[in-house]
Amino acid sequence: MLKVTLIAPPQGTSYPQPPLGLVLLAAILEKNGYPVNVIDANALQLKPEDITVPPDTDIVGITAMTPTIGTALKIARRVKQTNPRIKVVLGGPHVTLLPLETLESSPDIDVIVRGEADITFLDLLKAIQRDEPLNGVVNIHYRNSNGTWVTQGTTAEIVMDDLPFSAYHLLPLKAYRPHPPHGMRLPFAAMVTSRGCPYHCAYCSKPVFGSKFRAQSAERVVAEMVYLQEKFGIKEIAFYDDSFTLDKKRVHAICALILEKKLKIAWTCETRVNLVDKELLKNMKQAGCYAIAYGIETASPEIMKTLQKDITLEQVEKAVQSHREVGLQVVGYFMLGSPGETPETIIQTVNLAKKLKLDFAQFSVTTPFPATELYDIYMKGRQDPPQWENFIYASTGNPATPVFESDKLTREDLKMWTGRAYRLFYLRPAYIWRRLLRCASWAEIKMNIKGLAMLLRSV
Ligand code: B12
Repeated sequence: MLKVTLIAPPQGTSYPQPPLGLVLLAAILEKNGYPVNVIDANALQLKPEDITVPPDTDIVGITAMTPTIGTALKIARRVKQTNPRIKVVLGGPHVTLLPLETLESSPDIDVIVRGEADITFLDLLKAIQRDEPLNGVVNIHYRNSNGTWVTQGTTAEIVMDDLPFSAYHLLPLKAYRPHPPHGMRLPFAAMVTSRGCPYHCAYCSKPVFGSKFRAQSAERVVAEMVYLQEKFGIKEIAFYDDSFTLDKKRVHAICALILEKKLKIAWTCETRVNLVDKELLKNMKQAGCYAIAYGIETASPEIMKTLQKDITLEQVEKAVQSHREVGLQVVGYFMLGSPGETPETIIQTVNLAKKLKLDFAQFSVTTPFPATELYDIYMKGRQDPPQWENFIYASTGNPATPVFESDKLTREDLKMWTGRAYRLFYLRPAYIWRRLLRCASWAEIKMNIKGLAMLLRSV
């Protein structure tokens, strides 16, 4: 059988998260008899030049988001230089968006797999193993013997409940650091239990999973939670689904099953303010959920329109009020520096975060990722080719990160406003007092200390 090594490139983050795409593919390959290992260069803090794949590897698979594509290509280079026999396959969001551009930029890639690879990657390996032509494999790009690109269409239909449990045994579990306010209890794991989003936010690229919502059943979700608890002693799970509560009935069923199985796992999730109600939140809290994060984005109705988020401030207030009544922590994500932003609208947004009495708020500078409407707005009239490694909003300190500057707000202003928003929100006696009162356990105290350290670093 072909031997496969899957690699997650370094992201330069202090909060490495498990590479869920790779451990899902690894589980599928193992189930089909392929020996696999995963090198999470992000969690292990390895630079491309430090990565050594086992010499008997036949296939290297590398995942890439937009800011990590450059590093992924450096890893591909190193693999080919040390062992040109190895076939290099790339997958993930960035290459799904820009397959041909990526292939043209590097002679080291043999195949690009677009979109959901759960069936495709296996088909590809089977074809390579049998030395068959690749034209029977869907959704890939590859080089022909004469050097031209061959593109295959149509997407394979994935049955969500048929996906195996992620191969967490291949990961350095202790190296993962949840981003506060996640991480009340360790060890922690992450899960994504649904795919596709029917909304059309102007800042979100939906390269891999598209618009059609598909989800695992409650039984399938809870079975994996039980497995993570029993096999790895996992005490907390972050659900990174785009909108965990899009199907409320499913979430009610998940909560009922967690209670029935007496699972002792704390969990968090992310969703939209228009997709929760008090009864659902009550059930979620009873089943171990301790915080939910929402993209609230802005207080300005005009900017909300530009962002096409499709939520109203009334819905925001209602959801937060329900959290208060149920006693479930609430996290708000905000974007500063969207088109049309002014110092006044930023102050309105910070005031909204304060008025809502959120438990935590995160302020990021709006970044136009490729294949989004914001990207089209940003690129209008620009000639220079984009430098993908700069497409990362975590580092507004990077002087090349694309941001929406205007006559009202320069790049320096945006950086200043982000720090100021954090200070205005967190460094208030009322807020600090509320947090101290909430510290009901040692775990909460530790998490607040970690959050404070992160805050001080970012301001
Ligand atoms: C969890 C998450 C994170 C986590 C951790 C991700 C990780 N482990 O590295 C954190 C919070 C750290 C994160 C950070 C960022 N993220 Co993020 N994140 C997600 C999220 C919500 C889920 C990812 C996931 O696990 N999906 C489930 C798995 C199963 O799917 P998958 O990884 O796509 O894998 C499938 C396919 O892509 C493919 N595949 C993937 N890799 C490979 C490799 C090979 C060889 C093959 C064959 C196939 C293949 O097969 C898999 C199975 O079908 C997605 C949104 C989403 N719904 O996917 C955004 C998403 C991936 N993130 C995104 C972005 C923009 C970012 C940031 C750049 C934001 C920022 N801060 O600037 C940063 C990256 C920072 C950096 N330094 O690089 C974008 C990516 C867009 C793009 N153009 O690349 C997404 C799509 C959100 C969005 N809709 O805009 N993210």
